[in-house]
Amino acid sequence: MSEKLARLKRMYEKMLLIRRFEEATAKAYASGKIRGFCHLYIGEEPVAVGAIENLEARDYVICTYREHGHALARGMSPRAVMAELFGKATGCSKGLGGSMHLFSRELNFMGGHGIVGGHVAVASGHAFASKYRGDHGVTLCFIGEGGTNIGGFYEGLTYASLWNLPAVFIIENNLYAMGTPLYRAQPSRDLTAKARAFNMASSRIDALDVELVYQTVSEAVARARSGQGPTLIEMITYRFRGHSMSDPAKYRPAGELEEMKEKDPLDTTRQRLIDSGIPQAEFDKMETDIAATVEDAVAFADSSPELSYEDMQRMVFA
Ligand SMILES: Cc1ncc(C[n+]2csc(CCOP(=O)(O)OP(=O)(O)O)c2C)c(N)n1
Repeated sequence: MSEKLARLKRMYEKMLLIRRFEEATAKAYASGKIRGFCHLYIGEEPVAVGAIENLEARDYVICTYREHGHALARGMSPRAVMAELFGKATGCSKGLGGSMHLFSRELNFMGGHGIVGGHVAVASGHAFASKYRGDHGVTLCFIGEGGTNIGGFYEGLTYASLWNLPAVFIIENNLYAMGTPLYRAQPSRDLTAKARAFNMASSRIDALDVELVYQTVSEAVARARSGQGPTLIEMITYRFRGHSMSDPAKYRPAGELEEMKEKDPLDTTRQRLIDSGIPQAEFDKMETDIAATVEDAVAFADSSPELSYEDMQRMVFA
């Protein structure tokens, strides 16, 4: 199997894991096992998977609150993610963070941030640290299109560009910020215009295509790693679910969701693999294995203990 085909298969498998994991998350939420804010990534999987596929251990990932998929793509165990969603002590943030605050120091996965746009300045801080240490690490920062209206975005991009930092900023443009379509909140439809204000390299792509995401981010990561500075990439994507679990998503024009589901990136990627000769039996095995992994994660989360009140106090208060 060629390296390219092996990579496509690996990326498909990760997207499928995220999809099945998120479906199980929705089910657990409906049954009251998961509470509080919870934002699903269903439909947007190629963005996290194609981008993070480019990273090495020394690199950083930092995200919005819609980050279950990124954590899984970065290699966090489904058990640690699901247990965090359940608020259990075995979760990656010991159940104190929940859905919006997945962290892993070991994986350089720096969250999970609920303050829209605030993490962009933090991303530049991580990129600065890599440059300061001279270890050629790269920071991937994910942000929603709505978040590009926020002050933190401008602070982060200003310093990234001024100091030529090794960062790649990825706008996950899923067309809606909660219920607000892009055109009602921003005068420009082309968000790469914002990069030009910072003299920053940029591109804009159809992010339903995981290979295109991989390739575009690969070039940006290579630029950053070799000291040529940051890049802003606008990725056009689509979320199949509401903004959060409490959103019935009535603001979409009639037929839009159905039309986008026709272009489900999992279906198109599977078709590409089939056309390249991957037999059906391999897809069946993938489905079975991933179903078992997700089932195990849910059972683990469900049977895990909560943090004791004393430990909660000790970890929250100094
Ligand atoms: C500073 C701040 N303002 C407002 C909110 C409330 N809020 C949460 S998500 C969201 C929409 C963000 O949309 P976008 O950046 O496009 O990301 P998406 O949810 O579509 O992935 C808003 C306004 C917040 N969390 N933080």
